[in-house]
Amino acid sequence: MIDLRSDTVTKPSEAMREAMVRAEVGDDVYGEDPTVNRLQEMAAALLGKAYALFVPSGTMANQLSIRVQTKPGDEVIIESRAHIVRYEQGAAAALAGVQLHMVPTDRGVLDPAQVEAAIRPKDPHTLPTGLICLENTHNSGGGSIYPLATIERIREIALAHGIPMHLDGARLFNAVVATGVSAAEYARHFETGSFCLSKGLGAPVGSLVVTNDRPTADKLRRFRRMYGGGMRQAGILAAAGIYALEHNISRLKEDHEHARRLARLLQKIPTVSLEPDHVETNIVIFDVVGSSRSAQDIVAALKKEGLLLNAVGGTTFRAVTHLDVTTRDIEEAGRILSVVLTKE
Ligand code: TLP
Repeated sequence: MIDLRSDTVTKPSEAMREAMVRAEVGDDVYGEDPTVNRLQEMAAALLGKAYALFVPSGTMANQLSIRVQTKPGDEVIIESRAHIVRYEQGAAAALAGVQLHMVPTDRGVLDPAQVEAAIRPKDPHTLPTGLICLENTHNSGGGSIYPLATIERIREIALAHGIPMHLDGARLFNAVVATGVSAAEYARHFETGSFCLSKGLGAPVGSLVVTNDRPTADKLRRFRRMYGGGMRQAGILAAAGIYALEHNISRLKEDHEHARRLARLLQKIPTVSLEPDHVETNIVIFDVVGSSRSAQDIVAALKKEGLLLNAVGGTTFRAVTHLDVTTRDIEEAGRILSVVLTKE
């Protein structure tokens, strides 16, 4: 089975498992796990921040960042198809008590003018804008990359209004590898930022959330415990994360090449609509037009032929490349798609 549903499906390699088995561990709620501490130091250094906290998931990293920087009743400016909006079970409302001010875009990248227009005026009738969240790369936008100049301009606006910013950098290293802009250069513009180890970097579990501010770091730790994310001998997992940071960042470029290759194969299929220039990293979003079959029927037909991918809207599909798919798998995926999507 070729699995292009997500880069979350990657399994730890033998070498990564070896590193996990050998990990030195301690109780991380006491701050005594040496492997977790090492991973946190590496993550802080990579993103150019003073503090990093290891958390079980990207969702928890985002939710802690929202929780510690807002008050109930605040509003958070966010792109309308952001992961925080679509896939986090309403946690921002349920756990932080904030309202999301969702701003629509074509491919996930907010225009600075949209952000400025979304900031609430200081008026007795309106609620305060408490946070601005950006997602880089943008998942539902098709792995799109935030241009650094756009982030810089949004940052200027945020600073002028005294509003903090959070970066959902679940796939930040995909942006780093695609552009050559360092993770620290991106993260510099945000009070909090997160990235995931368990996507293209190939670790089984874990994300990091970073900040430069000691009180914010302390609050992140406190709320991690409150949200049930305080882990004990987590060094077993952190060892996989260290392995991922040491071995699996630069190879993300292969995933990007595979995504472009898949896009070229998809383009040859008459029922497929896709803009190849929009494939910037490891996510390929495409539409199937003029088919009488439902998206779920198409997904089932592909599965029968040995290919897994996700339907993400009426006629829209998402394929994600990652370190467990080879160039040959991509060629085979293209063949299966061509057979299934050409049939009526
Ligand atoms: N994304 C997953 C699903 O949850 C949709 C995927 O398959 O792409 N931020 C972004 C931008 C993400 O894409 C994800 C996961 C997360 C946060 C959450 O990470 P986890 O799954 O670790 O909570």
